[in-house]
Amino acid sequence: QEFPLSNQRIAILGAGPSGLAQLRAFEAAANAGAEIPEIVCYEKQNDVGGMWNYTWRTGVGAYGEPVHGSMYRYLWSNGPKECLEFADYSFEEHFGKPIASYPPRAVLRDYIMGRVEKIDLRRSIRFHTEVQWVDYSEETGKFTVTVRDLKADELSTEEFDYVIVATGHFSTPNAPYFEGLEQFPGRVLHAHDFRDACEFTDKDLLLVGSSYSAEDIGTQCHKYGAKSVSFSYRTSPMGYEWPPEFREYPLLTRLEGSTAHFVDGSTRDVDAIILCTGYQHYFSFLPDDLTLRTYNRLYPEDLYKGIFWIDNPKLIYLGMQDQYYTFNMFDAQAWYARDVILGKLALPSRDEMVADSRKWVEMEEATEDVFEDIDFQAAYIRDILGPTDYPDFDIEGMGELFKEWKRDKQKDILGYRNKSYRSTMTGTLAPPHHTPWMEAMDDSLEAFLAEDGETAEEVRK
Ligand code: FAD
Ligand code: NA7
Repeated sequence: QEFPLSNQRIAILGAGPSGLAQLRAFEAAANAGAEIPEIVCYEKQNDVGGMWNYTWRTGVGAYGEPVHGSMYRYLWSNGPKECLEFADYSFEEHFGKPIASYPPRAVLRDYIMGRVEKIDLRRSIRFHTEVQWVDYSEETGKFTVTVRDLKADELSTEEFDYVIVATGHFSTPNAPYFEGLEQFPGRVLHAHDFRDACEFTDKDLLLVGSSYSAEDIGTQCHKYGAKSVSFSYRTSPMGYEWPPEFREYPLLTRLEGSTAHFVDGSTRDVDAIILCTGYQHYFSFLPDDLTLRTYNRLYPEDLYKGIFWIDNPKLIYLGMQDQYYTFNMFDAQAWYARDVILGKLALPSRDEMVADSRKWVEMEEATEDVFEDIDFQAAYIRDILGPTDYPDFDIEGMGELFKEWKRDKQKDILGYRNKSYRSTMTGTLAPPHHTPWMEAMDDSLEAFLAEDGETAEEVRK
């Protein structure tokens, strides 16, 4: 290190699960007696939690900033909670009892918050503060970070030795154009702006896209009474055994009035269109030479260990991969980044970093199906977890749970959330939820945690 660690400063951009993982990692080192740098975390929302922080707003927020949230009302986890459990804070520890495998959003948020409250990570976070520009000076070897305090409407600039970008990548829509969209008589929106499925009760819906957003928004709208759900895929259909209200079409070519035309010549009249066409990695606050440019993939190029910007490894990116694993993968990344900053792990030469990153990119490109993708991400986490002191966990066992989840979805796309899985952290098999997902209309934490015979109202008290 050029300077004592205590003189160094780190900026963490974003206090979602990735940014919080970084704060937690440094806290753990400090508790173990390590000297740590000064940390400032900038978060444009008024609370922690990132995506899990539901907002009714769409478009711009209270201060004119782009709304980050893409989550909707009634969102339930689309993977088993056993696959996103922290290794240092289990669900059982947080809730004091075993809970079902597919919690709604409020329950997962509560879990994320639990680890934060326990050790008061908030003191380093500057809320409602939007990062507007980051620059690096070769001369000083430091970054300048310019932020706007949205409430006070004030700009300020500070210097840092490291910048950790944890701003997420499921927030800026990728919204392709289809001929005739501007004349379509009904509502057209991107998944980012979808909030309440009840808006589409009794409607014929068209969802463009064939990935998680299409599948989940489509099934949710069906649950809340949409008349029909049509999907349009570009590459391949999802291929589930859909009930009769669903149908998959190939790519949308144009709209004539309210009639959608597809590439195979088929047509469908619809009332509303939701573009479930994914998101862009978008960093409005970064200059060209620091900007990660990638599509949504398991191993973005130009990052060493999927974390360090190879051209300037003092710039660190967390959570920029497409994700099977989420919270515990962010933890593994944060622990690794921390240990490099603390000087416990050394970065190799630039050539070695390029070669290592190239190797992982090629491995990703060689995977042939989702099962190999899951194995790939497990191997990646194993690689970065190994050298750190993050509690070892059964990454591969969790991978097997992901595969079971994939098979359960294939068997029953509307019923997979009724399944239970065994925690690889505690060994506990989750109890079944008291209400099948298709009938569970109340997505509150209290309704979810209610025991047999108990009402949500009783849990609230
Ligand atoms: P985010 O959660 O996106 O947090 C980024 C933070 O950075 C936000 O708080 C944001 O306000 C802040 N920020 C952004 N720009 C700035 C700026 N310029 N200045 C200051 N702050 C800024 N994962 C699961 O594990 N299970 C699920 O069921 C699941 N469902 C999902 C459903 C949807 C609709 C979406 C969009 C994602 C879902 N995910 C799910 C993935 C989810 O993205 C991750 O769980 C997790 O939230 C990613 O954490 P993150 O911290 O990397 O990013
Ligand atoms: P994804 O998983 O990145 O998927 C994007 C989908 O959009 C995918 O099916 C793409 O088809 C499709 N797409 C992208 N561009 C187009 C165009 N131009 N035309 C037609 N279809 C297109 O994003 P999601 O929003 O589903 O999921 C992201 C996260 O949000 C995830 O973690 C969830 O849990 C919630 P392709 O297969 O590439 O042909």
